[in-house]
Amino acid sequence: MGHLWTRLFRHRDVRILLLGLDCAGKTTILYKLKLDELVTTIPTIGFNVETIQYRDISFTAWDIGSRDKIRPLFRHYYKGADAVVFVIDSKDHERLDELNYDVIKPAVAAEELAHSIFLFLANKMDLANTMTVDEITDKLGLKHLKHTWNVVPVSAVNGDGLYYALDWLASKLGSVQAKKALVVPVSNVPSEMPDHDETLEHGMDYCSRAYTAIKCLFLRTNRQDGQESS
Ligand code: G3D
Ligand code: MG
Repeated sequence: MGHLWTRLFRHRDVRILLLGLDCAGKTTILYKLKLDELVTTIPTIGFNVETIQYRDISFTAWDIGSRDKIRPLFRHYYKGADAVVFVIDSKDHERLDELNYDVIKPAVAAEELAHSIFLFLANKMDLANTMTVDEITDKLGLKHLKHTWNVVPVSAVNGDGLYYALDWLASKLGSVQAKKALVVPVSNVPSEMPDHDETLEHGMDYCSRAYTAIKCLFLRTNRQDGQESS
């Protein structure tokens, strides 16, 4: 019992980095998660650090200023990062290559991040003419990544997708509570679901198996009723 209690309620401290181009929405996301409110942001010089307690995980999130002169300094923050959250402005088609070469590729190549989890937040999905998750995945060549990764569509202004993303991240970081949340309420996940998310696939698998079992039972009962009445 004691062991089970510790497994369910132990709190893990993890360190995550929020990286991306300037204006992608990193600071807005950080404070939406921290305060659940929109803040007026000014371009981040240096970094913002906040601790966010979510389920059984305590995230210390480092939102690093990302104007081009600062980008070579990102690597100083890599050490000890359990996860990197890349924030993408899904409306900014033109700067996706810049994001890839200046931010993503150096992180992918970094020895310090070889075992980190990579979460890509396709932000600003509340706007029109945004890139789709598939487009972003293809253009960034994410299917070749050796890291555990996922792309989740979100909107920092209205919060859509953010808690699903946090649950996915927490579950990959060992949160028992987040794993349960991902599997059980399938109706809570965004309509555009990533197709490479194992946890979700398992959840869907259980659902479809349960559905088939109920259908069989229903058909069998009906058949028996039909046989009895004939
Ligand atoms: P950064 O920290 O990555 O540099 P910020 O980016 O968080 O400072 O956000 C840059 C601008 O994008 C801000 O607008 C912010 O309100 C806006 N923004 C962030 N996320 C979203 C989103 O999901 N949807 C929309 N529509 N806008 C978003 P301003 O006008 O203050 O520059
Ligand atoms: Mg900022």
